[in-house]
Amino acid sequence: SNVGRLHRTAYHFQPKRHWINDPNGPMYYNGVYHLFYQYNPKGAVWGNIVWAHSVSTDLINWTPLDPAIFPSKPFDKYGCWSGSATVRPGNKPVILYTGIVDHNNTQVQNYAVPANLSDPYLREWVKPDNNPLIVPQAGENKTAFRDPTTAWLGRDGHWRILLGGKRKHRGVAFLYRSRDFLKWTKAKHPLHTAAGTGNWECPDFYPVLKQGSYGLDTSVLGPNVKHVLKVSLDVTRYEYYTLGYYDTDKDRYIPDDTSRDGWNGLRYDYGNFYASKSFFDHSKNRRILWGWANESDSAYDDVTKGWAGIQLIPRVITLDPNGKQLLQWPIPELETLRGENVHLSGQVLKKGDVVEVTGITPAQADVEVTFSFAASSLDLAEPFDPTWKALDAQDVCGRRGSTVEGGGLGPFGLLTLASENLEEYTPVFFRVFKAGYQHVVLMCSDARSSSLMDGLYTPSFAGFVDVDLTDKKLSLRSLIDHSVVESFGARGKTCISSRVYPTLAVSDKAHLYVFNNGTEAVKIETLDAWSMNRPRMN
Ligand code: DQQ
Repeated sequence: SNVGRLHRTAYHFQPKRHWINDPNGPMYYNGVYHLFYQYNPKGAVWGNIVWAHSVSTDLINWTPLDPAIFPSKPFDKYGCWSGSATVRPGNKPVILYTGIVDHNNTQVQNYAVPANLSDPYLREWVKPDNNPLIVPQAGENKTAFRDPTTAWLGRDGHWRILLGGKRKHRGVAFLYRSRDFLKWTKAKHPLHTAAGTGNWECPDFYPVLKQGSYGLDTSVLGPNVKHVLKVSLDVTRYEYYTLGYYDTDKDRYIPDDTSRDGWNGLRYDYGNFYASKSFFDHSKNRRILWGWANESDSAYDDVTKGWAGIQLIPRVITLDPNGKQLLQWPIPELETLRGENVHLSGQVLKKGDVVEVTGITPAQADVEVTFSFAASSLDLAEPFDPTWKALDAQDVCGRRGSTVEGGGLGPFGLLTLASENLEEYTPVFFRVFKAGYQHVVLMCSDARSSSLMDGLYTPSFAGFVDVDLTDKKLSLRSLIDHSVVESFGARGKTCISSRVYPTLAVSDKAHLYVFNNGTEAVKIETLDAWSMNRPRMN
């Protein structure tokens, strides 16, 4: 349909057509970034899963190649599901992935290696006949046994990987060890488990530097690092992570007591973001995170459009100096797509003010804004209702949306993908609450008002922002791309991605506004918005 065409993204990763899900095996090898991903070569619904393959030298412009791994052997006849790449010493890449071996979804772990290491694009991958490497043992849940991580080396020189799974309702990160990458032995104890979280998909486990901003290779250990364990929750379809201590003697992971370990744990993204995976980019000494955003449109519309799913913009991951959470920021390469720019500064927004940002393409834009406010406004922030303590941020946003009165400081923020008369808009905003002597900052990306179309999933995604307000500033960056709004609060402390499908606010009919509906004035310290150019996208 015409509207379907208008909802295609311009600078987010998408193949030409059909269904995509999890990013798989991202790696940097001999000057080339590889992204594999779960793909249905036959349609815009999940099924017939292969590892599609694209390459890039800048993570922005992508060249499609033939699928790298596809069902062809008894050990992956019914599907090639998610997995990871490991570049072993001697510059030797290997992929571990989950093969589906029967109609019951029985899962095994396989490996594949490049057919020709001198092919700069590593187009062809071989699945040796000694596969599968790992099969479920008797008594194990054969259908919750998948998604091998990138391998890391222990001090004993043996490799380790995780597989995601469950025992009853307990999520489990199974640990396997190997000396030669071929013979894998299950450790007696999983690396970690958490009660009541259900099946764990796509685990990711990696070190982050305690102090400093560069990323670390997956095998780095020592006193200067913390570890991150991320899992994707099959039941709720969101992810959570903890920061913690990797006890290498016991080969167990212990989350810090500042990291909630369960349903209400920290999330990379409080919106549409799943099955993510990170990799170490040694060319720039950084760890990069990729996440998948599925459609929030009906499956019927997906089929009509002929495509479904995007990969979100890769993010650089660092540890927040407070040691309690991660920070995420779009890769700087994205800035090479910035075109026309508008710059505002010093405008004061009183209650009810809506200021249009003109001179850029609002449907395809990158916006950075910093708001400031008076100390007295903090005192006049709306009290945080103690009964909300039992709610999560999303419920609070549902009750305290962008137009709900009674907010002293906030709601203020951006109205993205807005129609001229605001029949449609996706507000991305902050509300500041007072809770005793402290403040609670809520960030929302609210899809309820995003479209006049029926049958869409339009949640009020939200997260709290653990930010120090002593400088009386809050910043927000939003990447707007036709049917996606990807937002970063307080320099990447809280991130929220929404998929939205406006009917009026499309292409050159879309508008961008800055607004304040709080009783306290806020000032636009600086705002920069850029039109975004279209990269070569598959
Ligand atoms: N998607 C893959 C699985 C993984 C799930 C199948 C997560 O390997 O657990 O397409 O989205």
